[in-house]
Amino acid sequence: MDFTKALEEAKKANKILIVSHYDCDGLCSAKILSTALEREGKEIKIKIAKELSEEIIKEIEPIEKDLTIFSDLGSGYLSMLPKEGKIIILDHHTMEEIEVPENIIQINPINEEKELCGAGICYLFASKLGNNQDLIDYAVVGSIGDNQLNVGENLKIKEKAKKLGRLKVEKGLKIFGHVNRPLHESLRNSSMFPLNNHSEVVQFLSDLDIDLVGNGRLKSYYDLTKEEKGRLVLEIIKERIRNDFGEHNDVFSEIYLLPYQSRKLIDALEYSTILNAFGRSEKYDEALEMMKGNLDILEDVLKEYRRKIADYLSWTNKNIKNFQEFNDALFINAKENIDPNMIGTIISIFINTFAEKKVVVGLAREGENTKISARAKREIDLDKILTDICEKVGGSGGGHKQAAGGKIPKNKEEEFVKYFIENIQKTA
Ligand SMILES: [Mn+2]
Repeated sequence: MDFTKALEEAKKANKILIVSHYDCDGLCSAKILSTALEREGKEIKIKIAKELSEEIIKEIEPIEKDLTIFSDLGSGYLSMLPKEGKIIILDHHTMEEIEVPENIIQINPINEEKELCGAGICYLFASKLGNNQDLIDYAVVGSIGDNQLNVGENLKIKEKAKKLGRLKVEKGLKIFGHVNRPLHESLRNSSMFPLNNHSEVVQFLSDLDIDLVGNGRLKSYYDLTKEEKGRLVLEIIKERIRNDFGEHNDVFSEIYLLPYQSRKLIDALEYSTILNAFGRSEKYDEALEMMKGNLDILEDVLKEYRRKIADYLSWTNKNIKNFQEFNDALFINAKENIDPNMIGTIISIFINTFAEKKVVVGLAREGENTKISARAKREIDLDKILTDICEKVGGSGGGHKQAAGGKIPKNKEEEFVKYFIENIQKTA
């Protein structure tokens, strides 16, 4: 990716408008760009958008600026963008197939058949602009938000972050909320753990001599000593053997820690779901404030977000036997039971912490439509599959290879799943 022209334009401009996507990757992109450009003495305005529309374009038109940077969005809407004024696009979404207009500089890894999340592109841009190595935290969080950390160019960002000491990768229990969720709750909600009744879990921990409370608060996995963690893992494996509970590798997952962030944001997976929660509740200014270190805002949004996630995950686990599966794919049709704004978040957490499945597709209803969200942990092209079959059933879809989404008419859910299964059969 060649940033030369984009850097030239950025250096020339004084007033810069950043238009970014509302999800975790987009918010991280906005954070990286605004911080790096403010360090250059630029005057920055930020506009966060769910998607680009004529309405958004009208809203940004009157804003005074020398340059507009679209991050984590824009490539799909080349013909909709203003014809006047300098524009830089730093995006990784599928590009509209027209000749790029003269006023636009587009940087998109797809052009080089590479995969890199929006925040990753913004980080590369920022690292060429100045000394912005600290901003790599947000490239890591953004790539986790898009479920891309271990794919393509994102892997290079991951390695760089490790080398800089800004990312620690540890092997730990496959649970959600390593740092900020009470351990007994994380265990109870994890499908790798055979016990799911509150008092059984509490008893299990007390038999292990692990205190639930420490320093006046409920302990999380992160609060355990190394010795306690070891004891816990061993007992979990024994408990799984007693219950005849599948492969023992399923007990572990990687934990991503950002040692320079405050404790509440130190777990990059938790950070990414927090940002998605802010985005889904349209609390964009609050999200950017929080990323500046104002953690007071976090509590309220987090409380609500935790409750919702926990409810949705427990609903999903409770109903898991009723969902359709095919080989390593699982179809979670939540109907009206999961907020369509949050189905993507739920599927992401689910595939990272609970599922033994390598492909998980979520469906959640929104009025007359059904929102689709798909995530994969193996080679597959979800972008292509969803683009094709959503259109086939009268909707639209797309995204990335490992994470994609779409919208279809409500009465086409069965047909959609049928086509999806046919697709897996073909490529298996
Ligand atoms: Mn993205």
